[in-house]
Amino acid sequence: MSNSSLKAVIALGANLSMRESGPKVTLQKGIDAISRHGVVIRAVSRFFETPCFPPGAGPDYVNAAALIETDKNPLEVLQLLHEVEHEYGRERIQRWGMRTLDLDMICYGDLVLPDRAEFARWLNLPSEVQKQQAPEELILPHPRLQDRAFVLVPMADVAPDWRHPVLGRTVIEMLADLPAEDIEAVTPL
Ligand code: PH2
Ligand code: MG
Ligand code: MG
Repeated sequence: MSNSSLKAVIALGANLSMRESGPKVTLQKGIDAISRHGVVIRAVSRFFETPCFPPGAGPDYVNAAALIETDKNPLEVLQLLHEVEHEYGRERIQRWGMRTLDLDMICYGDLVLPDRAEFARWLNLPSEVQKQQAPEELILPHPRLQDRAFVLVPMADVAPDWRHPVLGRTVIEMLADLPAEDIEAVTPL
């Protein structure tokens, strides 16, 4: 993926415990819904079963990634993701008290938002503080993408050569930095 084109990567996640046939179907519906809203889906990764992070915090997830191309700006894409989450999550939020579809923007070309200083603050947040603080504004690239096999393994299917604009490393290089057991735990469905 060339960083100069307006391509973005969306990470998709759903908990396994929602419904018998739920997570894979929900992810596919999410992808279809995104494509109905003026966004071109360039590639979709395999679907993976992944252990919940943090360990023990809940049931396993199904995760995937989509490479999209769009004229929408990052905030417009975020708005769309929230609409689709709402569309596919609401019924089961009420019934089960849990969200069923999580759509996260991982990167938008090589944009760094809101600016490099604020991005660096989130990047370097101590792990104890990460659990307590969530950004209220859109931070791009996703400040934890380099830590998470459940993001990087699917992303490697659709944008292996995307280079992190701050860390200077490609998806494949960031994956190689993760513990082998993290990567092995992400299993294709
Ligand atoms: N998403 C979370 C928290 N933990 N764990 C896995 N394996 N996959 C996820 O997508 C995920 C998670 C919050 O969005
Ligand atoms: Mg998430
Ligand atoms: Mg989210």
